[in-house]
Amino acid sequence: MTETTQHTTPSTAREADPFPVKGMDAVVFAVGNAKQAAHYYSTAFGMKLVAYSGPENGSRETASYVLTNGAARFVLTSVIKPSTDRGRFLADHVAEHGDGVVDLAIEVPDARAAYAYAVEHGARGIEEPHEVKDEHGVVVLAAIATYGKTRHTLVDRSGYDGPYLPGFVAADPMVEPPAKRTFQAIDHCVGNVELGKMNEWVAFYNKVMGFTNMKEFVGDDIATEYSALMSKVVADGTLKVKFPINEPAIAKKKSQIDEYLEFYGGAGVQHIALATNDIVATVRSMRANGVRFLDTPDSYYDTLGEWAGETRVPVETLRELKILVDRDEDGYLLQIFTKPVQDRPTVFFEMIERHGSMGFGKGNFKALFEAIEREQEKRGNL
Ligand code: TYF
Ligand code: FE
Repeated sequence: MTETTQHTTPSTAREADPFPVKGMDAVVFAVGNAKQAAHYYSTAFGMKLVAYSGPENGSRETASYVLTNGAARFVLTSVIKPSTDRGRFLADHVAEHGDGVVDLAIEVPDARAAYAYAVEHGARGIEEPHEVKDEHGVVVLAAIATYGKTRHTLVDRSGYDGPYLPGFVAADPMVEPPAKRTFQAIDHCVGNVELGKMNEWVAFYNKVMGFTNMKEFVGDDIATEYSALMSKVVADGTLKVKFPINEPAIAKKKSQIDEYLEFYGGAGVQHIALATNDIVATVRSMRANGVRFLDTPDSYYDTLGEWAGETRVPVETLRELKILVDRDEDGYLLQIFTKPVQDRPTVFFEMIERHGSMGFGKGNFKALFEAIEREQEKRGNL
């Protein structure tokens, strides 16, 4: 650790929260072919299609598929024929960045108040607060810019009981959802920003959303030894919304963050972590359905018991499935990372099962980053 950090305090112990949030509302992806992406997240990730918007119900410019798994919601949008600035933005986004995240939407109790607070504290407004309504009720939306071309839509859906947003219709699942739920919430959403910009973006969330820094961070000491990145985590006072921010570190090898920035074409969302309460069942089912995870060498499991102690999963099962373990003073966590889910070496996912620990797997950085570097090497990017 190279710097002092501010610790988060529970919301009950704080003065009135300046920027109350209810949680993540959705992760919105702009993709080349949302129909096929929706199929992948249904079959491979075990999500359920619940809502749709497209030419059949009045949206001639874009098609959007809304998938859920418990409280986690993904929206996959592709452009059919651009005719407005929004359509051109999405088409250009896919051309420039490949499939990627355009919006980390946050559910708030009051979108007007949240937007006003954010803009007063330095955020760039993208969409002024406005109402959208249909027969299911009214939603208040506003949006602010964050790193790269990513935005945060602020969503107050307390006056609405439809399938996603006005303009969407309910949809039936694409395939029979798995008998056992593969994950139930979005745990954290990670951004990669350019060299030297991490602290600016941390300060942005501190000011604009009143988010505080979590204690786990990766400083330049760890970075130069093996991780090739620096990282800090900001979160709301209730820890429902957690945003780690990475920047590349100058190390011996090309940083995985540089690889991302080069192939994404700038700053953007690197990974989405999905919370599961049975990572063994989740990984077995995702592997069986063709999801590829990063490999972990056997040597990791040979010494695991010495420092990680007992977990609810036998070491032999962790070894078989390549699940990682980390422990801190509050408990432990189990985690695993997918390989990138598109041809560009950009966006990937993490599955995480927490038992007390509110960390992000810092103890695994060496094993994890060596695994990432083996993949970089195969791609010719090291
Ligand atoms: O969210 C996190 O910070 C952890 C650690 O390429 C991490 O999941 C950071 C960078 C990365 C993979 C994992
Ligand atoms: Fe993570």
